[in-house]
Amino acid sequence: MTSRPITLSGTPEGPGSDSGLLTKTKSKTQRPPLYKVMLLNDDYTPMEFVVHVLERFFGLSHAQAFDIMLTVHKKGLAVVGVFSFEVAETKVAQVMDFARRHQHPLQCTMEKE
Ligand code: TYC
Repeated sequence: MTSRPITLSGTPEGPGSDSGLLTKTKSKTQRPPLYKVMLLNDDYTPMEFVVHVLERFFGLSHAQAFDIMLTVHKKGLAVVGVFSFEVAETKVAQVMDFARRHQHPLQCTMEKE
C-alpha cells in the first residue's frame, strides 16, 4: 500500500484567488415564545386561598405568595410567572380546576409576553 501527499491547488475560484477572508453563516436560533400567567382579583375568593394557590402551583414562599396576592387585591391583577406555552397552559388549568372544585370564582389567564 503506497500513499502520496494530497496537494490542494487553490480554491474553487482558481489558484491564487484565496483572499484569506473567512465568512460565517449566522444561524438564527429562535427562542420559544414565553407566556405570562396572571391572577385576577374578585370580591369573593378568600385571601388565604389565593396565597395557598400561589404556594402550591407556583412554588412561591409564603411571603412571596402573600405579596403577590396583595398586589392582585389592590391592583386588580398581577403576573405570577412566565412560562413556555405548555407549562403556562397547565398552570392555568390547574388553578382554574382547583378554584372551581373549592367553589371560588378565582380567575387565572395567560397572555403572550
Ligand atoms: N379580593 C379578595 C378578597 O378581598 C382577595 C383576592 C386576592 C381574590 C387575589 C382574588 O386573585 C385574587 N377576599
